[in-house]
Amino acid sequence: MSSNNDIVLYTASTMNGWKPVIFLEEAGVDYDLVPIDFSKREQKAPEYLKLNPNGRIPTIVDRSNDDFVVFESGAILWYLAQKYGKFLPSDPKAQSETLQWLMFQMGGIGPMMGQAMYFQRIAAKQGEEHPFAIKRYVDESRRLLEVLNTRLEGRQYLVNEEFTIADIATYPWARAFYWANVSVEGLPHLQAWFDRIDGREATQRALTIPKPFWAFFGRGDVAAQERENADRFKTDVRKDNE
Ligand SMILES: N[C@@H](CCC(=O)N[C@@H](CS)C(=O)NCC(=O)O)C(=O)O
Repeated sequence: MSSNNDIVLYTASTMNGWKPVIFLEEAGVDYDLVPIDFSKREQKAPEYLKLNPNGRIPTIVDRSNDDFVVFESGAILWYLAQKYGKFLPSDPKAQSETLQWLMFQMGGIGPMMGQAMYFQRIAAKQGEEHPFAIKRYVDESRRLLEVLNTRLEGRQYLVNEEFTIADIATYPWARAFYWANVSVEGLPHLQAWFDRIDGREATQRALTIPKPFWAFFGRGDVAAQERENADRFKTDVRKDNE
């Protein structure tokens, strides 16, 4: 089955992987989804490395733009925001602020919370116990969440009243504080922002694509979500091209 959709999205159910899904679902854009299976190391396959030299997800291909490829989740959000004219303010100062908070996520929240998760959830299971690293990454994650909390005081979203790609990038990471074992106690503005985005139907739907992983957020009925998704994406565009 072929498709006329512009965007082909290669992704998996992770915090970085969900960012473009959230954008596309929030924007109401149809796209083709290629789930990447880490258990089969599809992200390291030679044909995938031609698209993403870093061997990680997500990646998009824009068929309407000479099959232009974009990797790095922050760059993907920027590309999509410009292509569709959504979730990026046009005012130059607000646009710069959006980029600043997007960078803050890419350079801070993501790497620190990612390492906090890695040392507690993955390394520990392999018998690697590194309390010094865990403390460092958990403390730094907490500090960064405090920065977000301060920013969000008196604001609906990271850039004033507008939901932007900065919120899209930051929400899946910050909201996974449970999985990183980082406390959000005493951060009311951050928690109010979580509640606000928890209430966005399109974002919550995005968190079930390609598969739900509610355990990241400490909640949910995983089996029911998986059943819903099975109906939604019946085709895999790689097979269409064979
Ligand atoms: N800076 C990259 C990071 C991408 C990344 O780390 N993706 C992870 C999932 S969240 C991945 O593909 N992991 C698989 C692997 O490392 O092999 C981005 O934001 O796109």
